[in-house]
Amino acid sequence: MPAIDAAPYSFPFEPARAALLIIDMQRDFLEPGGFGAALGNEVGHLRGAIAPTRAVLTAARAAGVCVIHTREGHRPDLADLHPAKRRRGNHATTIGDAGPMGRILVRGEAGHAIIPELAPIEGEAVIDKPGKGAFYATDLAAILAARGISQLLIAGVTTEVCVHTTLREANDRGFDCLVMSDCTGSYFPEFHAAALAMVSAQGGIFGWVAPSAAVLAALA
Ligand code: C5J
Repeated sequence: MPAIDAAPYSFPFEPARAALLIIDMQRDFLEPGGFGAALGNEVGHLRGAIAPTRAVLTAARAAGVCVIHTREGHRPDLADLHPAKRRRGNHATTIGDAGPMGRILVRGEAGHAIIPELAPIEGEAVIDKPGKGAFYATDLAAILAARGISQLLIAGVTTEVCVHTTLREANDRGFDCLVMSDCTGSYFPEFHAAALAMVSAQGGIFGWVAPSAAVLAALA
C-alpha cells in the first residue's frame, strides 16, 4: 500500500478506495470580476494552488484514481439561495447580480465555470452545491458510496471556508481525508495556515495534511 508522507502521521493511501476531490476551482473565486472579488478579496492569493492541483489531477487521472469536482452556485431563478446567504455582507454586488463574467455565482454563467486549467473531463463527476459544504443538498454521498470511496484527497478553495466545511462534513461521515497544503488556498494567508494546522492538530482531529509532492510520490 503506497503510504503518503503526511502530518500528523503517514496516510494509509488505498488508490482504489480514494477520490481526488477538487473544491470550487471556479472563475468566480479565482478571477477578477467574480464572487470573491465582489466580496472585496484579492483573488491573486488563490492562484498559487492551480499548478500543484493540475499536477495532482494529471497524476490521479493517469493512476485511475476517481476524480470529482465541485462548484458553488445557484439556480438561475435563485430558488435554492437562502435569503440570508444573499444578504450576508451587505455588498453592493452580490449573488445573482450581473458582473463581468455573467451573473455572480449562478449556474451556467461564465464565472461559475471551473477554470480551464482544471476543467473536468468525460467521466469525472461535477457536483453543483448551493452551500459551502459539498455534502449539503447534493448527491456527493451517494456517488462516493456507489464507487466504494472511503478516502478523500482534497484540493481547492478556499481553505477555511468550502474546503474546511466539506472536510468536516466528510470527517463526520467516516471518510479519511487528506488536505493538500499547496493545492488549497485562501484570500487570507493567515487563515490558510491556521485552517491547515486545525486539520492535523490533536492527532489528526479532522484528518491529514501533506504537500502535493508527497501525494505525487504515492501516485507515481
Ligand atoms: C466561499 C468557497 N469562500 N468556495 N466559497 O464563499 O470557499
